[in-house]
Amino acid sequence: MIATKNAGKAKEMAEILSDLPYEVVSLSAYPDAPDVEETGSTFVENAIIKATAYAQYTGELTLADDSGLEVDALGGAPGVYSSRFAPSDPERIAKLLDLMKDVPDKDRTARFKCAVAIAEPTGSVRTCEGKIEGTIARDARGSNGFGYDPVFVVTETGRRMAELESGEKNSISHRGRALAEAIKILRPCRV
Ligand code: ITT
Repeated sequence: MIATKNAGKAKEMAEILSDLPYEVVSLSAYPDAPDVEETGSTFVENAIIKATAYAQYTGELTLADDSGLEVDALGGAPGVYSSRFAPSDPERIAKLLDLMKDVPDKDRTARFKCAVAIAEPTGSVRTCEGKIEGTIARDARGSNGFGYDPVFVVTETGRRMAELESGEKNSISHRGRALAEAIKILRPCRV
C-alpha cells in the first residue's frame, strides 16, 4: 500500500514500483483513512509516522514517502514544511521565488530529499533515503512533475525537473533513489 494523499507522488511511486511482484494500492482505495499529523522534525521521522499509522489502519505492508526541498540560502527551509509552506503549488513557488529574489546565482543551491518508510502491520519498519542536488531558478518553467519541479534546476542535467519526462525524473530523483533502495528490501520478501 502506498500511503500518500499527494497525487503527483502517488503516480511516481506506482511507476517506480511497477516491476515488483506486488499489487500496488494507493491510499485513495481507503477514502475513510484518517489524516496523520506529521509531527516529526526530519523526513525520516515523518515517513515512519505515516507508514506505521497506515500499515496499522489498513493491515497491509505500507510505504510512505516524506520529502521536500532544502534551500541553502533559507537555512534549509522549507524542508519538512515544504507542503505546508503555502496552500497550493503555484503559491508555494511564488513565495519561494519572492524570498529568493535578492539571492545571487552562486548562493541558490538546493536539494530535494526523500525518506521512504516500509512498515508491516506488526509495527516493524525500515527506512531508505535519497536526494538530488540543484539550484533554484528565477522563474517557473516546464509542466511535468509536481510541486517545486518548475523552479528546480537539476545540476546533473542543467534542466528543470519539470522539463524531464517521468522516466527520466524517476531514474535520478530523490524519490527514485530512495525507492531503488526500498525495492532491494521488498524484492526478496515475496519472490
Ligand atoms: P503526503 O504526506 O500525503 O504524502 P504531502 O504532499 O503532504 O503528501 P510531504 O509532507 O512529504 O507530502 O510534502 C512533500 C512536499 O515537498 C510536496 O508537497 C512538494 O511540495 C515537495 N516535493 C516533494 N517531492 C517533490 C518533487 O519530486 N517535486 C517537486 N516537489 C516535491
